[in-house]
Amino acid sequence: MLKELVTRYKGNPILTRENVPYKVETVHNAGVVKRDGKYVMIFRSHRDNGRSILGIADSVNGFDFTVRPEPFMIPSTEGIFAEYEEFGVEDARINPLEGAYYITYSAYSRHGVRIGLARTTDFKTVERIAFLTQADYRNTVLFPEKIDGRYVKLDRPHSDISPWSIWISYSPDLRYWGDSRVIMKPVQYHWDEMKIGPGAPPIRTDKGWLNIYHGVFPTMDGSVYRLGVCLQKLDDPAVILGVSDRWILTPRDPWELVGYVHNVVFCCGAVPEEDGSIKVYWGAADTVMCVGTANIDELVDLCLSNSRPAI
Ligand code: M1P
Repeated sequence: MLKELVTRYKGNPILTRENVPYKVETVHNAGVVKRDGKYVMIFRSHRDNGRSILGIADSVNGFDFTVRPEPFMIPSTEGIFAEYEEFGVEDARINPLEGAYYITYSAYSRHGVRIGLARTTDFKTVERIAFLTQADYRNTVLFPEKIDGRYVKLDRPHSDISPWSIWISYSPDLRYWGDSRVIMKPVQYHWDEMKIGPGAPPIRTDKGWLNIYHGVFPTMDGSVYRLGVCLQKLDDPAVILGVSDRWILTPRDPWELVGYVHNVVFCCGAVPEEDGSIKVYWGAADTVMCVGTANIDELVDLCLSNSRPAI
């Protein structure tokens, strides 16, 4: 049997709605960073009207999290953000960049789903900056440093002609983006053949940028969400060096198989550690949060040794 590269934490699920001191239906799809040796998680919760908000939790070890008394972000009531967040805010990624933390999140409204950008330095206050995309975009991550003088993002637009693929774009100021091009697409009759999307913000390794992404396969019983990895060139991340042919995580535990949406593992955050391991966080069945560990070199080797076509 092939070795599974993500080892599940025995205490999963690490966060459920019972751990939240205000009323929510779910706790899932969380971004996580390590800051001053402690972990901060921004998680998504459905309210009982089906719309989502973002909560925040803290941990000293990356496994045991305590949820703060109040949500971190709820739909804005001011200006353009109120108009485009009317139906909720979802699936935050926490992107460390130039000493601050940039939160990329999906904003839902009657106009569709688009990506909002907010900024915090202390995880107590948060300032909304701009919308980075038009409608029909989800799953945006920022690279943690400028590359060749520009900020770089990955995201996942959708169109009928080219469904749910990963694109790269560049910006001089984080607000205006361009030079966009598609870099990775779903592959026919493969575990990620229906859609793919960036997961955790890219992680620098000696051999390239490691990206944990999600891939979706359609079945007669609905879609199965799994996690995979790809590697991008350090000085030109539009170049994909390899995409693992195998997934690294598939729904197996009961809370991954059954929940608000069954058969889902969905990643918005991963934390590299000094010992060469990485903590991978995922929402399970859009209902609870889980964590597992993997070895960064093994994930990189998997991308390079057994690659499927990127496009
Ligand atoms: O229900 C599974 C996931 O479905 C959507 O994912 P995608 O980004 O692939 O469109 C989102 O609603 C996501 O939040 C959810 O976990």
